[in-house]
Amino acid sequence: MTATISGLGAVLRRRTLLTAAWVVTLLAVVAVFVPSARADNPIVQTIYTADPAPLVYNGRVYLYTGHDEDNSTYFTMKEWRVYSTTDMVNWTDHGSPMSLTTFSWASANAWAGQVVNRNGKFYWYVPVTNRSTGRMAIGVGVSNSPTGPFTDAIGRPLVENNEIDPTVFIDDNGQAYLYWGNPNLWYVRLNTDMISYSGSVTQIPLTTAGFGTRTGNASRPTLYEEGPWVYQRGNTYYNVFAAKCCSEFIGYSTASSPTGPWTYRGTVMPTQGSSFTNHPGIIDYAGNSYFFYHNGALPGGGGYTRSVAVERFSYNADGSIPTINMTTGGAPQVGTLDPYVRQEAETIAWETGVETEPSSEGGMNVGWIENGDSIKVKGVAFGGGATSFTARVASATSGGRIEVRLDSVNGTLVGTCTVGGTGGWQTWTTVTCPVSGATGTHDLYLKFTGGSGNLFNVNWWQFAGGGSSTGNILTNGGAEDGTSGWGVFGTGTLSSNTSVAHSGSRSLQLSGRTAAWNGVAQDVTSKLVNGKSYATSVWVRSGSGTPSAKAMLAVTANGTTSYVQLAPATTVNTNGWTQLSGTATVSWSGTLTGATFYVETTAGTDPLIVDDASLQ
Ligand code: FUB
Repeated sequence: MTATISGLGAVLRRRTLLTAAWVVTLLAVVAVFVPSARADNPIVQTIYTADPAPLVYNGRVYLYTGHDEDNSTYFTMKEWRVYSTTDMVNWTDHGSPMSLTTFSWASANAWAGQVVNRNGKFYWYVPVTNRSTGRMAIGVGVSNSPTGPFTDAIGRPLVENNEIDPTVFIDDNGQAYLYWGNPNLWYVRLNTDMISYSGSVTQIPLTTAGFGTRTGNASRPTLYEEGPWVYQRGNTYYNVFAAKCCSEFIGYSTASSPTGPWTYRGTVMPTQGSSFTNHPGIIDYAGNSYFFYHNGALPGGGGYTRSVAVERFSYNADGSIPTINMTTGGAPQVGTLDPYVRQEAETIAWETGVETEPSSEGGMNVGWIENGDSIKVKGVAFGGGATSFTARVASATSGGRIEVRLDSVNGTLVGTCTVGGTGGWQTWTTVTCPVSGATGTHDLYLKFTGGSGNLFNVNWWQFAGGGSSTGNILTNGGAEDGTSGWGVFGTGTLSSNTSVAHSGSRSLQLSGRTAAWNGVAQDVTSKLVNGKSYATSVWVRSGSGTPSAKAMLAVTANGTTSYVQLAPATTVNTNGWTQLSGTATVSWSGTLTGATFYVETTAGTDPLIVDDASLQ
């Protein structure tokens, strides 16, 4: 059991930093972070996390992090952690699928790494100390799943020169590059097996033109410090890195080739926060760009007790990265969370007092629950109304209560489930209690109450609802039954696409569109409920170009047709899936005579490919 990060009373300590790599003595003045009940940054509150490395895979964002031990006075890191989300605010804890013990030759320092997906496998490149040489080396873990478990892919370091912080980038032509370094910057060409390389390890010249000018440190004349994150956007290669230790800020350089020459472009995230390091990770997901970083913003946080966080951003028109500031609000939610499917208790936007641990039923569970602790799950779409709440629970004591509340920890109480003793912390049972008053979309708070000490554990939860509020009303939303249930809004030829699928093996393709409003459509007249809030999710790509797609509902009542935008217009492209999602209330006056769900574009007639559509 790790110690709980126990809130505002956490001790703020004076720290002396002893590392040779970060040669600085800081009498750290730690900013006091007051967790707001509605804050969503930092992403993880159950432990201290550092060095975020995001990966988008199969419509989900996976976030790989390091783990700063409680009360650390150095980078004494022993394991890595994995979290994932589909909505950028509610993150599921997948525990620790890789640690120092994964690498029999490693002795310490589970520092900053990155995971890439290739060959149907996931490769996790990490810096660790090689026991036999005492130097930092780059190891590589491998798994068939993004959440592990990971094993040592080669049983020895991939490269070793006493430098750290690997990032891996795969170019359009399939050539993969491994970059790493502090105090220098290196790259090597990886073979397609991702666990060997060809050619020699090459040092990237750290010129001031390439990496900016640092003053006051004769041995390090450029801003480059560590933590490179290399990726491509259009014809431009980006290298975003931690600059100018200590305190670090995030800067970036660009190049027209993955091997440079690099040109310094300026600051991404200025020095802020109470961690003297920072560490970047950048992705595009569901039509937006996201910047991950770390700070010391949790209670007790600082340079060795860091926390990962995320901000949404947009590139400037010329491709430059804007200045991004740390916020406690974090990124906006993508869509909503469905309470009528089973949700892991460790899917959390914000928590107070609880921790997570591996569950005997698989995955993780929430534990160390005490009176007054709570979990917030953001943007939960109850629709027409929930009628009951079910939770999977275990208790070695006499249990307690789960109060189901809306919008704040002491907000509207819509149900209370009593949990009794089950005879063990991993002896699971299911409890159900009635719910009333949970309609529309709200932040859900599970508030735990009872006597003293640990009350119970929670593995998962799920609401049930009155008929009209639950379930996908679209027929064959996954398109696995060909075009069954689907039609064309306007003009076009609808077919079942067996070449690309967001999930399963088929999607829907509409070619021959003659107007932007022509779309993949389904009649929902008999299923629509007047005044109901509908959550929409549909995955889209284009057959050509980069059109902006949107999900719509055409509602005809009393001879008049009105158009409801179900999901905002989002740019889609040919080489990946983009999710359109949103929530909209649908209402009409008089008699409903027609209702059509459809996906269209804002302009142009590019073919549209659609999969995994839901309206609920
Ligand atoms: O977390 C240990 C080290 O701190 C990382 O390797 C560096 O990037 C810095 O964040």
